Order: sequence, then C-alpha cells, then structure tokens
Amino acid sequence: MNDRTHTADVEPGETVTVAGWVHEIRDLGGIAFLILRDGSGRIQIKFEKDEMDEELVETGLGVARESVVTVTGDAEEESRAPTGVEITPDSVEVLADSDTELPLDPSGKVDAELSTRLDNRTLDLRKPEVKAIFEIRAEVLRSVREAFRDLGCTEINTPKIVATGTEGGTELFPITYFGEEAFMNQSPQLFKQLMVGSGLERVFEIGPIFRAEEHNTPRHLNEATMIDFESAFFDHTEAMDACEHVVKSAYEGVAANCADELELLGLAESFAAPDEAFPRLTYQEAIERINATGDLDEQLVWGDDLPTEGERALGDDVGSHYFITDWPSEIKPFYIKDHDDDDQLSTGFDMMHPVMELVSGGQREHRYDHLVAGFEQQGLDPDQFEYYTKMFRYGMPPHAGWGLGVERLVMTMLGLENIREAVLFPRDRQRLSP
Ligand code: ATP
Ligand code: AMO
Repeated sequence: MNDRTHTADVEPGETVTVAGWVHEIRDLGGIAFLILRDGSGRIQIKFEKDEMDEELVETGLGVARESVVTVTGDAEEESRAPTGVEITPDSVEVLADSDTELPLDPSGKVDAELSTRLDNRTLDLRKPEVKAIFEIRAEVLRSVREAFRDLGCTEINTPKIVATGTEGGTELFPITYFGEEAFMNQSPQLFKQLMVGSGLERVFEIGPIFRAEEHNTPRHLNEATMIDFESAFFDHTEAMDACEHVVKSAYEGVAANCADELELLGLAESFAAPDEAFPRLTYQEAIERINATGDLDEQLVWGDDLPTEGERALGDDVGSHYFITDWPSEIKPFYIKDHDDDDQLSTGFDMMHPVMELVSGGQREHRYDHLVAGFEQQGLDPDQFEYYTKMFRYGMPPHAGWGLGVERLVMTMLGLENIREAVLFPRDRQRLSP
C-alpha cells in the first residue's frame, strides 16, 4: 500500500499511516482503543469520544474484528499502551470489512481443532505462534541451501510427472498423461543419480514428493517436501557427514535468526542446536538395544523393519539424533549398494531423531550388471527402468546421497504433535482442499 508509512512497531514522535487488521476493540466508556495488528506486531489506537470527530469515532469503533483498516495519526509515547506507543488518529479508512462471525478466533483466546484451523489457514496464520512455525520453516530452508553451498552443490529440479516409482514401500498416485499411464513422483531418486553421472557431480533438490499412503498418522503426508542430496565420489560415510552438516546448519540458522519465533513457541529456553557428533549404530546394535529395553512384546530378529515403538525405545535410549547403518540388504531398495565383502549387508542408513526417522540414504549401486540383477531380485522389470539403467553403461561414478523430509525436520525441531502443523495446506487421506 502506498499510503502505509510505518508498520506497527513504529517509534513515537511522528505522524504515521499504519495498515493492518483490527485485532480487538476495547471500549472503556469515554475512552476506547482499537488494537491494530500487522506482520510486525500490534499498536494501540486511542479514541477519546468526546474530543474527537463523531464520524471518526464511529468508523474506528464500529468496524468488525479482523477487518482491514488504515489509520493516520500521531504516534506518541504512552506507558500504559502495550508497546509503550499509541496513535491518536486523524483518519481511519476501512479497506476490507470482515464478517462478525469468524470460523476461528485469530486472537487465540478460543482454541480451535486442527481440522478447523487447516480449513481456515488464512485466519489461523494471523496467530503469531502459528505464523512463527512457517517463519522457522523458511529459515530452515534458507540455512539448508547455504549448507549445500558450503558443500559445493548445484541446486537442480527434476520432473514430478514420471513413468516409474522408486520407493517400493509406498504406493504411487497414477495419472493419465496424454492417454498413457504416468505417476506423480515419489522421490527424485533416479534423476538425482543420473545427474551425478552428468558432470554436475554434487547436487541437491528441494521439492514435493507424492506418496499414496493409505494410512492416517501424525507423521505421514500424501504430499511432502523432500530435501535430496547426491554426490559423485562419495561413500555412505561421507554422505552421512553431509547429512549431519545440513541438519545441524538448519538448527543453527533457527537458533541464530528466529529468537522471536522461538519465544512465541515457548522454546526460547530449551532450543539448542545439536553440537555433538550424531552417534552411528549398526542395525545389529540397534535391534539388540531395542530388545534390551524390553519395551517390545516380541524380540526383533535380523531382517525385521524397526517398528514405531522400537524406534521410540531406541530414541529414548540414545537421546539425540543418531544414524542406523548397515541394514540388511533385503529391506533396502534396489539402488542401495551392498558392502563389497557381504552381499547381505547394505550401505543404506537412516538418520533418526529420538522420536522418528528423518532421513534415508546410502551408497548407490553404480555397477550396471549388479544394478540390473538387483531389479530382478526385487521383482521389478529392468526394461521399465531402461531410461535410468542405460546411463550406467556410459561411465557412472561411485556415488551416495540421502533424502530428508522437511516437515519431519520442522516437526521434530519444534516438538509439534502433528506433521500437518508444519505444512500450510496438508494433503492427507481426508484432505484435498484447501
Ligand atoms: P519412510 O519414509 O521410509 O516410509 P517411515 O518412518 O514412514 O519412513 P515406514 O516404513 O512407513 O517408515 O514405517 C515405519 C514404521 O512406522 C513401521 O515400522 C510401522 O510400524 C510404522 N507405521 C507405518 N504406518 C503406520 C500406521 N498407519 N500406524 C502406525 N504405525 C505405522
Ligand atoms: P524415504 O522413502 O525413506 O527415502 O524418504 C526419506 C524421508 O522423507 C520423509 N518422508 C515423508 N515425510 C512425510 N510424509 C511421508 N509420506 C513421507 N515419506 C517420506 C521422511 C523420510 O525419512 N529415495 C530415498 C532417499 C535416498 O536414498 O536418497 C527416499 O525417498 O523424513
């Protein structure tokens, strides 16, 4: 707005024009206050009824909560005002009226169910503590991009309409593509691998993934944002080092640049960027430690996936982010390389937060013959993946990488109970709009 000269965090001593939402009207009789809210905070507008123009008072105090107004007046010091400054208005203009019945209360005085909040995200994000989550999410992405720059990566974008799936465990969303069967991509996996053989060598992508997970859990989405990394001439241990650097950088960025947001979320005291190295446990050690906790009804054996309660028990035991390495080959995807001296043992790893998995990765199978044999072992038709395997015949370097879910990173960082709180417009089993 051209008219707006200041935001609500204005200093006293000037004539100003502010613009924002009507947060609250407090009428004390002879004197009344309109509390105006904008992205920077709130400011008190004072109306002395007997001393001011009647029409001005009527407009200023008659407007419905959450309407959008501009106010011009003198900003003066006032110790009783919440911010120590108030505006005595010369004019008030209503730019957009709000209905008086609101689907949720942006002042936060009345709690709303998560589903009501998600149906009315515009109003929900008028609450500073909700907005804070998305300011922090943006800072996470900014810090992550900077960390990739430190690592000498090139940012890439790969197709989201694809011909094949890659992540065996989850279903694909089918679409029709000019009469042909196609899918929404589950992961940039194959494309990022093709790029490290291209001369770009070290790449990252931040983009959407689509997974037709039938179940409804607090930590799965049907559309998520994935941070993918891939590097030529890296083995799985170097990929883990890069993963640790990126995750720590995200925490450090938030610690350094989001003090106000952390305060709003009640995390100012407790938030700390991890500074120790993330412990690296083998899968064998992980199942032994889970079994030793006695938290599971049945003991885990080699080849079992880790159940959620097992992940929780181990997370409590370790108490920090950690890696699980050396998974059984049979439960890792075809593109993960086995150890050279043991074809039952993979170089796949997961990086865990104490409450859930954040990352999967590993060294990749770069040898053409082994790659094709791996498809057959997993019951996949190598012909369908020819666009991918073909390039492994023209000099594909050894390489490694990983994928990190943005929403799970933000959720665990802020202790959110539901992954949907870390997405503006979540897609889940029940939710296709807004
Ligand atoms: P990924 O991204 O690899 O899918 P994940 O953490 O989602 O990571 P899954 O393989 O989907 O991993 O599931 C891990 C664990 O989560 C499984 O052991 C399973 O017990 C549990 N789990 C999956 N779906 C559900 C569900 N609907 N309800 C409860 N637990 C579930
Ligand atoms: P994976 O399938 O384990 O690995 O996914 C990696 C990470 O992405 C996040 N994630 C999800 N977050 C929310 N909802 C979902 N439905 C969902 N699915 C995955 C998690 C998970 O740890 N191609 C490999 C990565 C690689 O090897 O480079 C992959 O996709 O945080």
